[in-house]
Amino acid sequence: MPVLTIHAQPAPISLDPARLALVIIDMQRDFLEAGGFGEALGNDVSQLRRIVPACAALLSHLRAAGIPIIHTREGHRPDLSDAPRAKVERGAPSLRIGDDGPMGRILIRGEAGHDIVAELAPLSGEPLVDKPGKGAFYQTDLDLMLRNGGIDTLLVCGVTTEVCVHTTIREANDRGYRCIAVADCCASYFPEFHEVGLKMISAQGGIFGWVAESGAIFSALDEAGALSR
Ligand code: TIU
Repeated sequence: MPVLTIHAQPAPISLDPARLALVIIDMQRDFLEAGGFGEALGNDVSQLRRIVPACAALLSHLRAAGIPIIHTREGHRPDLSDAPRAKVERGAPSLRIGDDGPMGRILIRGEAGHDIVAELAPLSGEPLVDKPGKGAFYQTDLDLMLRNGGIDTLLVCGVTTEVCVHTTIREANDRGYRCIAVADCCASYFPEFHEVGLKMISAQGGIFGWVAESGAIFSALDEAGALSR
């Protein structure tokens, strides 16, 4: 496939599709469904559920184009040995990390709430990165996988825009990856944080990345596919 050019903010970005991957952040029941961590923090989970269809369409287009997809999940070991006390004790949630909830223990690996929502379940062969922090690079092998795969540019989507998506893009940018946040495939419990979170990425000439709509990515893939035929 020839070079892809994606219409984005603050400017179009040209990239080699052989060096592109999608990182889809934390589309877990614990954040998107009632009874999970997000709701325990006092949030309206419907704000996040809205993007599931757009994320499903993004996954299906990228799979068809052969672009690698990496899924992440935020969570901890059952004994909480990888959960800093400062994280477990933060705030005043109705249920804390490790407490028993309707989908099992909150934010614990292996529990039902820790799973990715059924509509976006990883296909066999798609790597799943379990992360103890907000960023997908912290204490994971994501960087190693990307480098071994020759990846230099990331599409990043998922939840929440200003927390785990932002942290991951900031970590990736400092490691030398070019990042494109997929605007309509990210969401926050706070719509205004989503909007301003995206602006923070692309302001100042793209201070730590680009922002594009999924439709712009589909158009670029379709155009490149047509050129390669
Ligand atoms: N609470 C919130 O907005 N986010 C998180 O705790 N984790 C992620 O963003 N995945």
